[in-house]
Amino acid sequence: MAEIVQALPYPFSFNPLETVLLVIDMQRDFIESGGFGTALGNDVTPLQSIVPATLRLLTLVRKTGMPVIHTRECHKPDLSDCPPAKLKRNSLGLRIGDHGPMGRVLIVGEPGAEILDELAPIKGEIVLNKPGKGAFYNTDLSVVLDRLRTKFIIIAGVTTEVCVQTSMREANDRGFECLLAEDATESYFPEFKQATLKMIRAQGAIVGWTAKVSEIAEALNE
Ligand code: C5J
Repeated sequence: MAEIVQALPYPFSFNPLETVLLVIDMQRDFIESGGFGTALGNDVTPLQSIVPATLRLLTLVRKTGMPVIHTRECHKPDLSDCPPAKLKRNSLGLRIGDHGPMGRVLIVGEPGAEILDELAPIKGEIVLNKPGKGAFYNTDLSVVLDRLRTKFIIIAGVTTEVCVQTSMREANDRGFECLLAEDATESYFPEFKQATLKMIRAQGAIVGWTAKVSEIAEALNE
């Protein structure tokens, strides 16, 4: 077993052989200027600031041979997997499926739905398209984690209080021990990120643990 002694709210013990890294939605539409994130009225620069830490996490995990799963929030071109309630949000700006500067917003195969070049999946890594905020909803994630005999999940990605938190709660309810990499997750709203970190750790790790990438690296001897 490895241990992240500095993890909050208390040390996180995990078996690296039963752990996966789950990187949520590090997509151009959320992080680059002009995509869905911008259309929703957000400043995307805070999200850009976590790219180096996320790359560091990916690099160190790849060295250990731990499986990596990337998710992309996106929909089929005919939008048949996008509930009308989700589609009709943001009536003032670009909506899902509209044509924007990076192709159709959050549509599979469009440039904006792709993961940032810097963090692009490498051969052997799993990429899951997800139509919801949570990574388990309408995806094969449970099957994949079962196949990999996963017990522990290290989570990174955006945005902290939306897709990251929803996915972490879903994983926690399914019995996985989850740790969120604090400096490899970000929100358009700094106060929402801080609130989410607190919610996760509250009541004796009610949703899971948090730790910095350097602390995860130390535990993995990297
Ligand atoms: C959002 C996400 N914020 N990946 N998606 O709509 O958090």
